[in-house]
Amino acid sequence: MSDISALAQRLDDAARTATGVPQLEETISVEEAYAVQAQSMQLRYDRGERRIGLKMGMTSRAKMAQMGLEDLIWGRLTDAMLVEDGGKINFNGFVHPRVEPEIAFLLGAPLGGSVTPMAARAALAGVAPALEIIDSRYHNFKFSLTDVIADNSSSSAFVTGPWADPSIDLANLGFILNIDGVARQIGSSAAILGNPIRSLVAAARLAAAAGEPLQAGDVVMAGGATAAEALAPGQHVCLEVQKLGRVEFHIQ
Ligand code: OOG
Ligand code: MG
Repeated sequence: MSDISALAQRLDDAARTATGVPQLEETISVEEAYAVQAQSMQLRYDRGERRIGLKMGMTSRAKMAQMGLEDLIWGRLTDAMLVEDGGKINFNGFVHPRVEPEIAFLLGAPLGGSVTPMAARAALAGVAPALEIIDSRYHNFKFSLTDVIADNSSSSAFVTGPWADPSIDLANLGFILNIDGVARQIGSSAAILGNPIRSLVAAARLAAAAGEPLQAGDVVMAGGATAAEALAPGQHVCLEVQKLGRVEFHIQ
């Protein structure tokens, strides 16, 4: 088996140069896959990127069915991945980007370990409609559970809309994902673990277990409420979430 640092370097190179790579031939455990992820993220921090939160993945049936995986996964977000609302992203910076309609949480207080949904809600400073741009570094967007974990759970960019009052009930908010004015995915926040607050509870547990408990100012992406849509240059992508408002970007 290649060592963890060699795999981390391979995946960091793939992401940095937007070049697809084969799936890992090595059989590694889930723990080893997270160690690869942590080391590949360290390479980004060494280049000056700053960790600003984390993303949850496979939190809806639609995503599990699309990707053929059933386990919750998570990855780290950095400041370099954050795109301003209404901003532009460059297609050439990705291997084969896809977009997902999500909800983002902004922490107003630390949130560690085993917490109730009520405690998770109380730690929030805001909630927002959000778009995640995922980009698997593996050819054809095909991967095993450990492959995708090692690849920072396909995280590549994200856009958060205006922060809304965190006391809004998130249990069942309508989602419409428009690409060039055409509704491409319609769903509900209920698709995310029954209520996206459960994704935040899971994020608090997983982050603390990894020795990086959630801090005030961290952003947590709840996971796609629907299947992801492939992106192409020239598109305008807009998500509308009932009660929370809209978020958008252009890809060129
Ligand atoms: C893995 C990332 C999944 C989500 O929201 O479920 C994810 C992938 O599908 O490439 O971000
Ligand atoms: Mg996602």
